[in-house]
Order: sequence, then C-alpha cells, then structure tokens
Amino acid sequence: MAKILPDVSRTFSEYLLVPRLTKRDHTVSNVSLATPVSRFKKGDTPKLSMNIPFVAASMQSVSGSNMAISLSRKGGLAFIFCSQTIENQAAMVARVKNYKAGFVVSDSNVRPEAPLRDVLNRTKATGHSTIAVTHDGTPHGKFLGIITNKDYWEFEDDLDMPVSDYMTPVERVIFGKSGINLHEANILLHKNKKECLPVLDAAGNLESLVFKKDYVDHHNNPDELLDEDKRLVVAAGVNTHDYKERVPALVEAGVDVLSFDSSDGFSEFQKEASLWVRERYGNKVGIGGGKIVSAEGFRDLAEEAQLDFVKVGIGGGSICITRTQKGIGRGQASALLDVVEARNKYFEETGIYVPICSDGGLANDTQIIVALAMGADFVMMGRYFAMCDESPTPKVSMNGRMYKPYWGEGSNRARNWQRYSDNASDSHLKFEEGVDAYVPVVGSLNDVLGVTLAKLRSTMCNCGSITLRDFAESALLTRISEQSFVEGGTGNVTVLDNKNSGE
Ligand code: MZP
Repeated sequence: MAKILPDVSRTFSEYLLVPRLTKRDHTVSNVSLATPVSRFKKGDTPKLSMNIPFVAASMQSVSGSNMAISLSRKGGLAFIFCSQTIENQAAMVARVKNYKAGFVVSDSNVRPEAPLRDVLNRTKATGHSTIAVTHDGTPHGKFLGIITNKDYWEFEDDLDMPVSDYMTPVERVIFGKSGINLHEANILLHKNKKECLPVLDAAGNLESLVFKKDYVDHHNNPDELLDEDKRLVVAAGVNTHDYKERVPALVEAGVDVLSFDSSDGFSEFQKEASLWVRERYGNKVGIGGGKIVSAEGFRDLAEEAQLDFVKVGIGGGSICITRTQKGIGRGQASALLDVVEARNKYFEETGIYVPICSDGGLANDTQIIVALAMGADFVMMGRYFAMCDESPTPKVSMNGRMYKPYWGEGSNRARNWQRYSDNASDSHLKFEEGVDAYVPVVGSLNDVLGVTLAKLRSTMCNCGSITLRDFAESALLTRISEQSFVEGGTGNVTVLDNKNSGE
C-alpha cells in the first residue's frame, strides 16, 4: 500500500530564524562564506571549495561563459549549460579557463605594415586598447613593438599610414624574459610604471602579455576562485545520454567540476554515468548530481554513485511545472531538511562529508539564508542570475521596464537545440516541464550579489556564527503562522517607496 509521509511539504517562506547570542568577534568582517563542493573525509580538506555559497544553474538563459567568468571571480561557480553541442560547450569552458592566467596569449595582433585603421578597428571590435605588433600578425610571431590607443588620434592621424610609424618599437619596450613568474612580472610593471608587459622567448618571439589591470582586478576580487595555475575554476552541466563523448571534451577544455543535470536524479542512469566518470578521471574533476528530495535518494547518490555533491529539489524552480505536469516533487524546505539529516547521519557513520546543494525555488534573499541555515552547503539558482546583466540573454523593453527572457531547460525552447545537432532524439516530445518567461533586469552581478552577501553575513552574526558550518549547526528556526507572516511586513503605515515593505 502507498505510504504517506507524516508532515506536509513545507517551503522556506514558512520559517524564520531566531537570533542567538552574538559574541564580540561575530562581526561581518570576520564572516567566512567558504564552503565545500567536493566530498571529503573527516579532518581532510575538500579538494574543491568555493568562497561564497552560490552556484548558477546549468541553463541556456543563465550560464554562458560570461556568467561563469563573473561568478568565479566573485568566489562562486556557474555551471555552463549542456543543452548545446559538445563543441560549443567545450569552447565556453575553454574561454573561461583562458580568461586570465596572469600570462595571457595575445589575441589582438597586427603586422607592422598594416594600416593604422586595422588597429582602430580591432580596438573597437575587441575592446582591447593594447595591440602587439609581430612580424606576421600572429600571437607568437617575432615581437616588433606595441601600439596602444594613446599612440594615435583617430581624427587627427592618417589611418592609412603603417602601424610601424606609430608603435613603440621593441628597442624601447620593457619586456620580461621567458620563465619569469607572475610576481616578478608585476614588479617590472610597477617599477617601470607600465600597463602591459610582453614576455619574449630567447629568439624574440612573443609568448604572452601580462597586464596591470589584471593585477588590480585580482585585488578587487579577493574571493576569486583560482586553480593551481591561477586560472579561473570552471564548472559545467552534463547529461546521462552523451556523457561518454561530452565529458572527455569538457575535461580536455579544462573543466574542474561537472554536474549531472536531470529533473529526477534518483536513477540507475545517473549512478552508471557518475561511476563511469569516476573510473576514468578519479578525483581530477568533481562530479555532482541530483536532483533528489528524500533521504533514500541521497543515500543512493552519495554511497552508490559516489558523487561529490548532491542537489536537492524537484519542482520548486521558478520556471518549473514538473509538479503540475507529472505529480512528482516535494516542498523544498521539507526535502532539504530530510536530506541534510541523512547526510549528517552518513557523515557520522562513515566519516565522509558530502556537500548538499539546494537547487531552485529561492524567491528572495531571506529564503537563500534559510536554506543555508537548514544545512545546504550552497544554493543553485536560475532566476536570480538570469536577471543580471551577465546572463546570456538580450534585454527587452516591455511597458517601460527592462526584462530578460528566462526559460526552463524542460521547455520546448531549451530542448529545441537538439534539432540543430546530430541528436534529434527528443523530437517526439509530447509535454513540457518548464515554461518560457521574462524576468526583470536587476543590474550587475557585482551589485546584486553584494547586497545578498551583506544580508547573509549580517544574519549569520545575529545568529551567533561566522562560518556557514556553525550557522547550520546552531541555527534555531521557528515555523510561522499566516498572521505572523503578515506581521513581518510593514503595518498600518503608508509606505513611500514600497520596495522594502516586505509585501
Ligand atoms: P530557480 O532558481 O529559477 O527557481 O530554479 C532554477 C532551477 O530550476 C535549476 O537549477 C534547475 O534545477 C531547475 N529547472 C531548470 N529548468 C527546469 C524546467 O524546465 C527546471 N522544469 O526545473
């Protein structure tokens, strides 16, 4: 006979945090938001951690390479979407990986005989104001000089004249020799008051460029997630259909962590796929998966599938209609609490900690904070990031406001990519699990994330904790009635600007 779980399915908005003793050292500047991504043994350090507990969903309208670069620079990760060809996804991964290595392969180069106009056009097209001059215009040709937008005036100089008339020739360029390390390169830039340092091999060929702006950027992004070679950490979504071809291509492109993207991850398909990746790559790449909503599902993915992290949540996503279409799912708070309990039990029994990601359905900053208090090591969000400038979609003006398109991976719009690839296996699709929608534009990731992180840090201090682990272990939550929910908004006042009225 069918069993019925004892409690109803609950959501995050049904809970409030009760403050605990704030001690003197519980200040926002002391808060660390570092959190594990890969499983680890008690006492060990996880192979992969993030500096903030946020990841962007593997969705076409959320996680392209721009989002991946921006979020990794803030200390989180965006899972580059897998609903595209393997080649395109691998190229996006490679773009993030090559974004900034300190030593950048010069991708804007000209020959000395080229007209000045070429430099101008290239600068306009790429935004790069510094262009290397090599004998053949290639990134590793013989280095002959450098030209920047300070060397010419667009409306004064003759744009048909050769670049060699305007460039700073190699004899007058400060350069580093092959083998120089990043610290030494930055010292040279600083001492000589330069913006860009070419690095040349013994034969005078261009190897790479080092920019002052990257050094400054790094200092402005102290939480940046970097690998051992000082390249950005990059994540990607994968599926259980073409993983034998897709995963090798992504690994080749430099991916650090993968996540199986499936609306229901409690399956033998995911187990098989995960074990295949593990057998082939060991711990070289992290592997997450899901989604599940029960202790039983967690145990299967943690123990049998050996996943690094497990995603929790079915049907809560803002664009998701799985619950109404198929009748499966569970309230996100109930699912998370159940899975966290199972994870803690697993940790006690085995000494292995498996991070948990609460995926989807977070409607505001408060719900993010409650999810972390309930024991999620990090949260995955789609809508939140889709609204930012860095998501891959164009801005659209509607009724005087700016919006961006946002659609589910289970919508026909997302699934249609296969029509344009070799694999048209979904062309028989009969029903959708996601909708096609719009979300308001909220601005840059930097600003949006800045506000959320400030609220999170402040709440953690109210709750007497300065690490996420302590926050989850000591959190005291209360369920709220409809009346107390209303009490939480403004009361009996006329609000001038109702943005923060709680309504
Ligand atoms: P949200 O942050 O927009 O509420 O939810 C994002 C999450 O919804 C994703 O991480 C993914 O797990 C889930 N998702 C994506 N597409 C669909 C769909 O089409 C979906 N049903 O449920």
